[in-house]
Amino acid sequence: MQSSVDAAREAVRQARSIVVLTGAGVSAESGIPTFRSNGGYWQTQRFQDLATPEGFARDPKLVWTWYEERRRGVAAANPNAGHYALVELEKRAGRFALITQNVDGLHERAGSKNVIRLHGSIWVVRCLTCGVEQMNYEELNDLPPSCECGGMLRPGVVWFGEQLPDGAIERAVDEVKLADIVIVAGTSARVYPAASLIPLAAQSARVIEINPEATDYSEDVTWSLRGTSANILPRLL
Ligand code: BV8
Ligand code: ZN
Repeated sequence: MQSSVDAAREAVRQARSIVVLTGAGVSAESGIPTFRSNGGYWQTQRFQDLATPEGFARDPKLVWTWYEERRRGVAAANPNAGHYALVELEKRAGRFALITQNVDGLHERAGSKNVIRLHGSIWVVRCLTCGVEQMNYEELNDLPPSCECGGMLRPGVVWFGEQLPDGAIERAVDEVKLADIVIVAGTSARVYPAASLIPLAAQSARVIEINPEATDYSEDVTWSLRGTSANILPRLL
């Protein structure tokens, strides 16, 4: 595998425009559970209950308990070497965009600047009544939390069946089309439309996949590197 990492690093060094797509796997080495790999959330719980508008309408307290638990976990975690390698890559690349499915904010905490968040942020709350959206890092004890207007707050994330934030996927598509190199790290490539960026990238860029396991797109990428993001991303610098 070393020769593939060497070839991938050389391609990154020569690239003028780099795009990175990340998923929950890049936060795994910060101690944050993933969804579908071992120990992932969807192995013990149903996404229909926790990550859909219907699930929230049915039991907002249950959904908020899960999100507040995740908020506390992320607040206690730190970015890992993979996050920091992407910050360094952004400094070195001519043109750079980081597209993430993650809602934990660890990329931003590490110092990444140009981040396109496809699924929102666990640190944003939105009022169901007045629609006000704001950052909130407080420990929420009284669940579900209420807005000043008295309305119920929901997490500012995109659930299954919900549209992505206005313009997010369009911006991501534009960035992918401009890239020489697309790095896909820590995603099972199961959730759309995020996953559709991978075959799109393969049409016009060289694609580096970083994942301990194969995905549906491992055959379509230029280099499919079997390993963890905290180990491999720094080796691409
Ligand atoms: C949409 C909320 C238009 C935020 C998430 C039928 C009806 C309705 C919709 C659909 C349908 N069929 C398909 C759809 C579309 C649906 C979808 O894709 N469903 C899938 C399950 C088939 N998508 C949507 O609904 C999207 N909206 O399409 O709107 C529309 C509207 C109405 C009707 C139709 C279309 C919205 C999708 C967003 C859902 N929100 N989460 C949150 O709380 O986090 S998805 C959730 O999965 C997270 O956001 C997460 O980021 C995302 C993707 O998962 P991954 O990040 O890839 O994480 P995962 O655990 O899966 O994989 C981790 C990987 O890391 C593994 O491969 C593992 O091997 C690897 N790994 C582990 N350790 C490491 C590592 N890699 C590197 N290093 C390590 N150390
Ligand atoms: Zn309100």
